[in-house]
Amino acid sequence: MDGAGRRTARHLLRPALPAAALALAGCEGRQSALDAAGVSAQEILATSWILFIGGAAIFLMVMALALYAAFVRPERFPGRRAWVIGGGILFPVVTLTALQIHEFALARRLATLAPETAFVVEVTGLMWWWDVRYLVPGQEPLRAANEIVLPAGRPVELRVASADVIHSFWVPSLAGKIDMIPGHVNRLPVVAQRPGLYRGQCAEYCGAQHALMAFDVRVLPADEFDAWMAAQRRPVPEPPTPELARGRDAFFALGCQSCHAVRGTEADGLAGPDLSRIGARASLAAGTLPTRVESIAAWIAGAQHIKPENRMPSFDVTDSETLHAMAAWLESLK
Ligand code: HEC
Ligand SMILES: [Cu+2]
Repeated sequence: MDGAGRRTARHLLRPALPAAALALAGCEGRQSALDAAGVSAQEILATSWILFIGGAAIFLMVMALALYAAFVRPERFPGRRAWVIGGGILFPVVTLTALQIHEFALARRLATLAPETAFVVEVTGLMWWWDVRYLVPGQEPLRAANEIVLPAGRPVELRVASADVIHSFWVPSLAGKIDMIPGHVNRLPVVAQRPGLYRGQCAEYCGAQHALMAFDVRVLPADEFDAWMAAQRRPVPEPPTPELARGRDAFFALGCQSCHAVRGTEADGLAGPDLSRIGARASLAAGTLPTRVESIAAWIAGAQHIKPENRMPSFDVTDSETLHAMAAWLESLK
């Protein structure tokens, strides 16, 4: 290679290397089917590897045969008829049948993952957020939004549905994708294995803000989960400072309670996400913003700017101290 050629090669490779590193980095993390943290995701990943490696092997074999056939005279190609019958008919019939049987068995295993589930989480998709309800046997239903908390190692049944259009529920790190259909409940058993924070995403185009319809799944060690659940049920405490009390009063003065519920206060609206523990959640407005006082304030003042056409109006709170106090009160709800 001459100097110029070497330079060109280096020129071409230089951006390719970080790009390859980025592509590989994309395989792990909190939203990746290649970094399985749940029983179903493991099974799906194993099947993906079978398909990928098998497909690659068959591709290489066919290419090798095609090359060979291009260079050898037709009458000297060994076993011509055998290749057509064996490679063209028998091989696909046998492999595709085996895969089909494997696939049926897998689908059945995924649908009946655990004979008994610890509790049910109802997840309802709305344009463009997620209503969550924990139904634990012997306890009052517990409402939340945009974040699902699960105990590691305990099978849980998700019951997914929609309140408006078709959405699709997908947490690639934990399980397969399942449609959320209006008027129909789909069941998805999940066993999360590894504690951590995972990201889910609506996987069916559902309108203008489909791309801003994500959520978090927090997997806690099983013993921490029980403490979490007990803490959730406690009503939110009285605001400990005058600023936070002012924030709470502004919340009620502006009528936020007509759409939002906060446990232990008279806010019991159902049209928007439950805000009882909003400050403890990883993200705001269905994965749109990080949960911080400033982002909550930005959301209240500019909901329609941040997520146009969503069902919360922007609030023109001209007094920035009141706006900040309201955001601080919400952020303090943990
Ligand atoms: C007309 C109903 C309605 C009113 C009134 C309303 N909201 Fe909302 N709010 C919503 C909806 C719907 C969403 C979800 C939007 C989305 O993500 O698509 C939302 C989302 C939010 C979120 C993010 C919730 C989450 O789970 O991440 C916060 C915080 C919030 N609203 C605060 C307020 C405050 C404070 C007020 C009063 C100033 C208010 N809202 C008034 C309907 C309303
Ligand atoms: Cu959606």
